[in-house]
Amino acid sequence: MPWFSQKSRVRKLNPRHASGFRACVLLILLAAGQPLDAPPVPAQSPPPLPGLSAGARSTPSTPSTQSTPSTQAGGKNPMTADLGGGVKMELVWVPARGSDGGFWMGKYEVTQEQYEAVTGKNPSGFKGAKNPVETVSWNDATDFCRKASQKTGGTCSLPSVAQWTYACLAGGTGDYGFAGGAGQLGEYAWYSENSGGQTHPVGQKKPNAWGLYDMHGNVWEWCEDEEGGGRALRGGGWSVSAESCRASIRSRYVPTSTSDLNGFRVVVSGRTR
Ligand SMILES: [Ca+2]
Repeated sequence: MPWFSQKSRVRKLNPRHASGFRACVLLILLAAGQPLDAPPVPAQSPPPLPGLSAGARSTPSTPSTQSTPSTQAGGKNPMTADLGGGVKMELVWVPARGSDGGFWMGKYEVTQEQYEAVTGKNPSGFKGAKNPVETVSWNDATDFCRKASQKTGGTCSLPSVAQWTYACLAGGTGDYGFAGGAGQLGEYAWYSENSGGQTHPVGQKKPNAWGLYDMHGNVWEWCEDEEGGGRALRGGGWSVSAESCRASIRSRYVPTSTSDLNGFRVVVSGRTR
């Protein structure tokens, strides 16, 4: 199983230093200014997934008051993937956008216990079973997805940037996936003003309108897309400002490099490879 073999990790940053993060030539922040302009989202029923079980119905989160309303589809239809060893992964349904099909997405960033259940490793710098895994490269993240696919029977992958952004903004437009702008970010995210210089257990802040937690802040999240010679990261993290946690802010990183700034979440479809 060559894709599960340990990759050579090249630590490019001293991750304790937020300024280094911003200054590093490998990690470039660009204000894209191109939020998705999503059409109204039709109500729909998510498809079943092989190997996954329906979770207990959760209480839908408070609807966003931003410009485009949410259908609440995510929060109403949780699914649970069994990663083995008693470790589960909760998924919420992200409804279709235009002609694109909907998809399941991790309710939280992948945690350290989830990563360890699948890979047998925990490279994180800030240890905590419920904290997001970090110090994982894009290659590590995609290896996790391949192995998780085998365990769950679904097709697990990193989200595309378009999927990630659409889910982050819960089908809306603007800088953040909640009403009120940067002044409300502390209710939804761990970032430089409240993180204390470290990650925090997932799910402690408010979710967005589709029931997704920590889309802004905590750890930057790897996306599938190649971008400027690296792989895309989105959402900001524990070390950066509210401005850098906006959904449109781009970061990229070489796919073999790791930092305790960077983690990921997954999307899952019912298709098999
Ligand atoms: Ca995040």
